Order: sequence, then C-alpha cells, then structure tokens
Amino acid sequence: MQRSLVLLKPDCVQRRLMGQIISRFENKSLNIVAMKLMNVTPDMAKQHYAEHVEKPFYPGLEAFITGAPVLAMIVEGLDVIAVIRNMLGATSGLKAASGTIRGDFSGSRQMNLVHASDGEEAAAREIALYFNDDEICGYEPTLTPWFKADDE
Ligand code: FUP
Repeated sequence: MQRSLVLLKPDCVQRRLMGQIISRFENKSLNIVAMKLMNVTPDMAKQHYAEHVEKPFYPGLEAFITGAPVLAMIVEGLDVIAVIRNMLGATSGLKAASGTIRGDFSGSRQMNLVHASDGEEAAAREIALYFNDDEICGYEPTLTPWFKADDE
C-alpha cells in the first residue's frame, strides 16, 4: 500500500466541490486515512512549493493557497500516487483531459482544485508537513476482498 498527500485547494473549498471530489476517490475504492480543514500559512506554502519559490508565478500561487482553507487528506491505495495523478489530469485545467477532475471542473492553470504528491519522496515530505502521526487513522476496509485480488 502507498500513501499520497492530497489537498483540496481553496478554489475547491470555495466552489463547494469538496464532496464531489471526495466521492471520486471513494468511488475508486481508495482509503482516506486522515483529513482536516486548515489554513496553509505562508511558511508552509514555501516548504510545500520549495521547488517553485523563485519562479515568477510563486507570489500569486502563495496568495492563492493561503487565501482560504484547504482540506488536507492522506489517501491510501495500491499505486495511489500514480492513480490519483491520473485522476487529476494535467496540471492546467485548460489542458487536462475531459473525464479527469481538472478537465471536468477547472478552467485555470493556477486554480486547478486539487494537489496530489508526485512521487514517494514528495509524499513522505508532504505528509510530514501537513499531519502529525497521531492524526493518521489507518484501518483495514472490510470491503478489501471486493476491491482487489489477494495477490495484488
Ligand atoms: P502539480 O504537480 O500538478 O501540482 O504542478 P506543479 O508542481 O508544476 O505546479 C504547482 C502549482 O503551481 C500548480 F498547482 C499550479 C501552479 N502553477 C502556476 O500557478 N503557474 C505556473 O506557471 C505553473 C504552475
């Protein structure tokens, strides 16, 4: 099992799309093991987007991500990092394929609704940035035998 840090960004919260996005993850049989509504501080934003801090678009990105609450989640599943990135679609909602979350709901490069970790190292770093260990509620779904075969 793998874990990914997912943020429903301020545009998702403000546009009342949280339920629809969470439903997509539940429909895919993914396991939500932590969740909290929170404000991202400028300091957290700089840590989260460390690779982008020097880029021209960073000030706007920080203002956006700190401008209203986010819903932070840890989502668990087989190959969940790649599975969720595929569900999100391309970074820009203008380029994301129809049927993906961004393709269906976003018409913007910045306001693309959802963040998800892009690799195992990023997932570990981002999970530690947003959650304490005692906020993570791992559990075995009782439907596991109907979600996947024993050898998967
Ligand atoms: P992603 O991994 O899909 O979140 O995308 P990136 O790490 O490339 O970018 C991080 C965030 O910066 C994206 F959610 C959108 C935003 N961004 C801009 O606002 N302008 C840009 O030119 C590029 C990215």
